[in-house]
Amino acid sequence: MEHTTCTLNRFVIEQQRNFPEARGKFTELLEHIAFASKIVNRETSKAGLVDILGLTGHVNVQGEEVQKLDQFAQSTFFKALDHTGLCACIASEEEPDILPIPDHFPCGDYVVTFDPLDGSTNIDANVSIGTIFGIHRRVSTGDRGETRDALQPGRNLVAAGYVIYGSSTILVYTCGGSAGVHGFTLDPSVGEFFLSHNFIRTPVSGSIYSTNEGNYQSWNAPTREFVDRLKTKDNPRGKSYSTRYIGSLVADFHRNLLYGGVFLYPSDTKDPSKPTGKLRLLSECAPLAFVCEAAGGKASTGYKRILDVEPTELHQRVPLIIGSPAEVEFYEQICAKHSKG
Ligand code: AFP
Repeated sequence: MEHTTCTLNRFVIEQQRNFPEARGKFTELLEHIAFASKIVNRETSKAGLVDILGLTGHVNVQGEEVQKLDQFAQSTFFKALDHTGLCACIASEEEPDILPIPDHFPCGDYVVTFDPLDGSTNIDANVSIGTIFGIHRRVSTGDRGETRDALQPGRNLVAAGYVIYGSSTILVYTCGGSAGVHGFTLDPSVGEFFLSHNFIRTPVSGSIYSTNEGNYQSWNAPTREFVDRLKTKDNPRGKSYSTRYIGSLVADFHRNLLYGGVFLYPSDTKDPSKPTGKLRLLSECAPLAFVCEAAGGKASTGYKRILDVEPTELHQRVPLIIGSPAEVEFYEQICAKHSKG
């Protein structure tokens, strides 16, 4: 395999030189995240060979069955971060409360919120799955991190990204805004991530919409109108769109980030258990919104920028409409029209 010689580590160190006040802590943190993702990648890629697939028989805080690989990814990321002296606490989609840093390890300034293995119901079918992470600076000042350190709006993120374990394994991250979004592909022969996607920009408009259309009957009126109009010429593009839906958020998001278009998981008005959609603000929506905006895209609930949603609980869910600006704005316009009545 031919590739540039720019590893993830070299890239982050070089970026860090633009900030003379930086102490290299973030570089170290990202290295630990990348290391954990390589271990998870190793296990997911041999998942069919060992007795690791399938359910554990346990149910997580979301009421979902926990896959063995979910548990493995959760503990791998935690163990890669807990001893580093970089984190004040960690919040995982799989755990009801924040994961404190054990007393025998030093406490740091960063808070990592993450979904260790997103799309895990797809594992048994070899469909791409991924890890999503967001990094905040702590706001509490005590000895150990607190829940409020994790309960910060996405606009306070200092970095965010994701890893896709797919046909190849790619780690994408951003420090936001002009720092840009960058992708690194894992070369398994050397066990390193190499720069493969420098300064990813998402197209201003695309031809793809991604959603679980089986939920159509329980969608609200603006969502139905939006999707109906994407299938006709009655939209800003003046042409009908194509559907692409994997059911694995990181994979759906990544494809649309590169090709343009929109992913939506709207609120489900007929199911009282998911009044605000299915996806979690802290571990899924805010980190991807941070990446999307840094690539020139938009992310919205339909009524509000995702990065401005104030979290009130760790496992809060929000509707997510994310992707190219033209399509996300079109959804927002339809919502505004319906609100006016
Ligand atoms: P799992 O992690 O339980 O597989 O859920 C995946 C997910 O959170 C996200 O990755 C998908 O976009 C979404 O759920 C798919 O949900 P539907 O199956 O309702 O379409």
